[in-house]
Amino acid sequence: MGFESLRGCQFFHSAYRSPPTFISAIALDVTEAEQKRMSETAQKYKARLAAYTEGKDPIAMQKTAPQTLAQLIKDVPEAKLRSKLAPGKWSVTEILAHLAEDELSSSWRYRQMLEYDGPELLGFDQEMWARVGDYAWWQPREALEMFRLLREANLRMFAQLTPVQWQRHGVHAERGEITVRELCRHMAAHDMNHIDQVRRILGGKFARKRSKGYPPNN
Ligand code: NI
Repeated sequence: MGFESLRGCQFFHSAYRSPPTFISAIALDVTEAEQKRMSETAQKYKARLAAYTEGKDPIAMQKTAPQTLAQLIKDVPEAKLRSKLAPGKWSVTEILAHLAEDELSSSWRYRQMLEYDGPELLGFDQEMWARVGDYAWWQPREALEMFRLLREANLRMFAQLTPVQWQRHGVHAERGEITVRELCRHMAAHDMNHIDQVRRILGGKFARKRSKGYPPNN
């Protein structure tokens, strides 16, 4: 939904627009707590994601993410992977497709930064990509496989980079200058954010505690 596109990793994916309005939140029938989460600022989102990788090796984290997801969805029936906790929220299948296509975007960004001098890194509307890409109808395990293969290609590339190449940068519409190293760290955190989301969905935690609201798509 358009509303969802205003927040979360969208701050990174695409042009940041104004924060969601109160009316939009009511239309989605969300709680006050959830409204607070949904109106998380770009700054807070950045800080929350930074906490995931603090003191950790983002490359090691990036390596394990596809395996972690494979473990999480192992033996889970497809119907469950396609179920949504609420209208407008992503199913596990849609999250996996998002991870695959986000990795596709990052693949391009890393290489643009390595090849050109401070290239502009265009954002994208993740909800639009989900619609035109028909994420809801992907095969969940194929989505994970696409994510895994793209990730492996990027890990192979990381292994070749010199210190100077790690410091090459691009210019993102909202975040300004970002280096290859920073994007690598961001993507490790982005994985964790979605892995936590998958855990919550499969754990049924939010299904049982509806009053506490639903996790955001980001
Ligand atoms: Ni995301």
